[in-house]
Amino acid sequence: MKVPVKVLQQLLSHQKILIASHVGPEGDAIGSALALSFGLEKIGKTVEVICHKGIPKRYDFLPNADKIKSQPSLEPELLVLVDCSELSRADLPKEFQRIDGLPILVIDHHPEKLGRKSESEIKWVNPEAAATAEMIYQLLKVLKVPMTVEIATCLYAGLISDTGVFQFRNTKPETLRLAASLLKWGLDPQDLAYRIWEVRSFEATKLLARMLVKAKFEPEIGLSWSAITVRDFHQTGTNDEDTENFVNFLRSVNGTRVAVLFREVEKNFVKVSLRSKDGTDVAAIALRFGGGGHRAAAGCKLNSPLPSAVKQVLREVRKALANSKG
Ligand SMILES: [Mn+2]
Repeated sequence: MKVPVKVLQQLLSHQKILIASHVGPEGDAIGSALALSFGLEKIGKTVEVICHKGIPKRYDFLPNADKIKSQPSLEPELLVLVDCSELSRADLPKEFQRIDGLPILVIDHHPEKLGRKSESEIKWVNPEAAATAEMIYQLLKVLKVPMTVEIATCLYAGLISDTGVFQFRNTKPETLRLAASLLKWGLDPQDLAYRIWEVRSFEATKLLARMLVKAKFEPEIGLSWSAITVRDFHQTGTNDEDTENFVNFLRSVNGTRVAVLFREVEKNFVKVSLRSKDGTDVAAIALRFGGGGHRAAAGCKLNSPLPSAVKQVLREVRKALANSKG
C-alpha cells in the first residue's frame, strides 16, 4: 500500500491538527484516530481527537480514549477525517460543518461516493484496506514513527473491529501479517476481542432477548430481520449504543443472505443496520436512504415511523435479493 505524497505533505506542513471520525464511532474509527494522534505527537505536532457525541463505553479502555474531546480547544490548521470521507458524516460540532479555508485530509477505506469534492480536500481512499487502521499503520511507517504498545493496541482494535476478529472477507494476508506484527507488542488478543466484540451489559442482554423473540425469517429469499422499539429501550433501560453487534445474531440464522435490524431510537426516527452474507450489496441499499457503508455491512437512518421505515427498506432489500443470485 502506497501513501500518496500529498498526504504526507499535508501532515508535515501543518502544526495544529484536529482528528475526527464518523458519527457512531466504532473500533476502527476510534482506534485509527488515536493511533494517528499518538504518531503525530511523536513527530512534534499538536493534536486533538474530537468525538463530539462521545464514544461508546466499550472503547474507554483504549489508550488516550480519556483525552478525546467533545469540543476542539485548539485552532486547527488542518482537519484530518479518518474512517470517514465526508464532513457531513463527521462527528464534529455544527460550526465545523462549514469552515472556510480549513484544509481537510481524508483517510478512509469506504468506497467513495461520486462527486463531493471541495477545493480544500485531499483524499486518500483505499477500499482495498480491511480497516482504516491498516492505512494509518502504513502512514506512521512512512513518517518513521516508532511503534509503541499504545499505537499497536489502537491499530489492533481497528483491525478486529472491521474484520469481525479476522472472520470477514476483507481479511487479507496483509491484514493478518499486520495483526501478527502488532501482537509482538504484547497485546492480549482475547482481552481485546472480548472488550470489542463480546462484552455486553445485562440490560443489553435482555434487550437482545427481545430482539430475538421478534425476529422474522423468510427462508425462500434468505431474509432475517427484527425491530427494536422505543418501548424496548425504555423497558430494559438501554439505548442504541447497546445494540452493537445485535444484527450479527440475525445474520447467523442458517439460510440468511441479508439481515436487517431496525431500531426506533425516537418516535419517527429509525436507524437501520444491514448485513449481507452472499455478496448482495447492502451499501447500495443504504445509499438509497442517505446512508452508506461497505458491500457486506451498511447502515442508514430514516425520519419516519417504524412501520413505514420497515416497509421502505425491506422493499429495497427484497428487490436486491431477487436481483442477486442466492
Ligand atoms: Mn473502518
